[in-house]
Amino acid sequence: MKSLKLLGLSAIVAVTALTGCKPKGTETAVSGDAAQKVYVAPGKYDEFYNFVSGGFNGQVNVYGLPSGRLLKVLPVFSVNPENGYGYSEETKPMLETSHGFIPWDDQHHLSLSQTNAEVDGRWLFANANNTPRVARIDLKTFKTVEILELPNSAGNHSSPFLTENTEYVVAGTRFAVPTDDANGDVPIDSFKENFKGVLSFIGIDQQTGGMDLSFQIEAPGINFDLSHAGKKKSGDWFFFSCYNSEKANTLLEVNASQNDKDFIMAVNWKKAAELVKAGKGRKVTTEYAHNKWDESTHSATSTMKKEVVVLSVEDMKDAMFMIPCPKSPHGCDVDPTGEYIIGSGKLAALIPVFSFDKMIKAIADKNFAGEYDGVQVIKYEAALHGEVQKPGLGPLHTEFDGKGNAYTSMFVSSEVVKWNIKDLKVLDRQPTFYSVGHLMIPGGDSGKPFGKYLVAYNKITKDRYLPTGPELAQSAQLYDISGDKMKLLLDFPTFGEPHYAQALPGDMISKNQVKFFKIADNKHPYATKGEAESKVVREGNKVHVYMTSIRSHFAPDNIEGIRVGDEVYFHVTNLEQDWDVPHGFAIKGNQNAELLIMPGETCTLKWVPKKPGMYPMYCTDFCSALHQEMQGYVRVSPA
Ligand code: CUK
Ligand code: CUA
Repeated sequence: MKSLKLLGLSAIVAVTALTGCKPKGTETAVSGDAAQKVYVAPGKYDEFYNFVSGGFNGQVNVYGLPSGRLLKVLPVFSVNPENGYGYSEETKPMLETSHGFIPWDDQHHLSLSQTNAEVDGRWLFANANNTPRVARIDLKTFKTVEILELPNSAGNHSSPFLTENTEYVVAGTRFAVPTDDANGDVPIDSFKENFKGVLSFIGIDQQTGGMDLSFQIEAPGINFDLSHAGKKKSGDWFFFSCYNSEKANTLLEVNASQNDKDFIMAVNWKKAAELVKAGKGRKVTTEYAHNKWDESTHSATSTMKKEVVVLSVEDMKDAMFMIPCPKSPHGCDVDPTGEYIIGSGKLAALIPVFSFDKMIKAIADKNFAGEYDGVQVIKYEAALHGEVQKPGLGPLHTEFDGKGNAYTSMFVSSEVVKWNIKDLKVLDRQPTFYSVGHLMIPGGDSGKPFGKYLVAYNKITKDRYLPTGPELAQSAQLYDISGDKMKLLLDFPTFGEPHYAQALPGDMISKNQVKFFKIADNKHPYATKGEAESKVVREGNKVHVYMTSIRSHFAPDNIEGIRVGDEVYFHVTNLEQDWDVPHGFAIKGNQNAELLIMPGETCTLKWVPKKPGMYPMYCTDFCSALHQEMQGYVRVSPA
């Protein structure tokens, strides 16, 4: 009976998501001056960069706000033939893992680096869900410069959220897994004994941004969904939403929705770090890749790491607690003061708001309701600040405007709801078209939100754009939140499936941009620093072509002496020393996409010709009036 009722609920969820809740009409929702507010005149810059996760396209997409213009598809976890990411010899190591080269992933969440709980514009971190990894993007070059694989993890969803001075980037596993990857070969029905939730703490070098898997915490075998760090007063803590406290391993739709409450787990990361420093934790043998981009050689390297320190529930007994949270919490968000922790129970008809001060008091008073797998559970009422009543259906994620208001996305009732954090009163609601997932306010999860705009990233598009067959572009919607009531300003299509996003004022990073790489600093082993040095060198069946490109020719541009089966490496150095003058390089019949070489950079394309013949090569990026003349030939003779 109970499960029937629950099945009913999920059926309602599915049906309303697809058909119902189609609010009035678009016309009524758009205010008169909307066009003016989103208009960015030709030649003018947008006010904000908006970094949007690419979901199942594996990349990060960069938009301008308020225009919604797409500025860049930034390759992170998926190969990108457009610029050779994952195809050039230099970038291939970025996508190495302990499972070998992986050309794709599912990218959900982004975090901008912070200093004193404020966005600082240095780096952007991105998670890969499928094969657990965290990437770091350098915002001076908009390049993915580091990718760290996470062992003992699967479905790296609660990631990559960071502490207020970017001391740690934290990643929680969505799938409970046997902690020791190497010993994962156990019966699935030993789930309750053998499967654990694992939290990874990635230490960040404050100078270089370099990542290092400092330690992991082996937590109860529950699904860690999302998280956010505390800030200011709660800065030493991290909060994770957890669902499936039932520990179901089949038909979760029903079996993981039985309990009235799941949990928010609070972890004192400072104490955990001290425990590791004091020698606590056991060393687990495992394998994970650490891939780094080197800006002087313009090349990536991949190293396999073998060990990680893991703290147990017992080690963490004074530093890890659970707070009951109604029905399968998804989003877990902390307000700008650090006092309020918001859990969004997807299936709950209210939003619980927890108080950090009350939580600390409850721990001191030992106001516990019992234990969950060895972790003390704080009494719900003891940590509760209050509940937002009747906010809407299907609360998912919350962001903040820095003026004491919270904005929560409602997936099922398809709306954004604004409410006051102190008195928990609903102040405004606006429809989304349709079924919003994440929402984002620039700086909206930091200690100092920039406010002004809110973007809803919607899951269902339906009738919003000219139809494009069975699959429609996902839809983002921009709202003006500067007044008491939210105003819908703009729809814009997005790439892949956006989940979380981040935004910051344009001038925080535009002024630091690298416009080209100095050719004198190029330490690539196959760099050719002047046309006179270009050459072809044979070593057995390997042929190295030291090639240069400059408007508007390649050197050498006629190559003979290549035989079928040779491994030909075109090392192309772009000699330009000016902004926005990349050259492309492509050759007929090549198995490896193209190269797009930035000024001052060297990139390598590998080619193994299969048939004798004449093979034209050319520049793909229209670089000058004589771009079409930028071409050459490679003659391939029989082996
Ligand atoms: S999740 Cu997508 S709507 Cu992966 Cu952050 Cu909530
Ligand atoms: Cu170089 Cu076109």
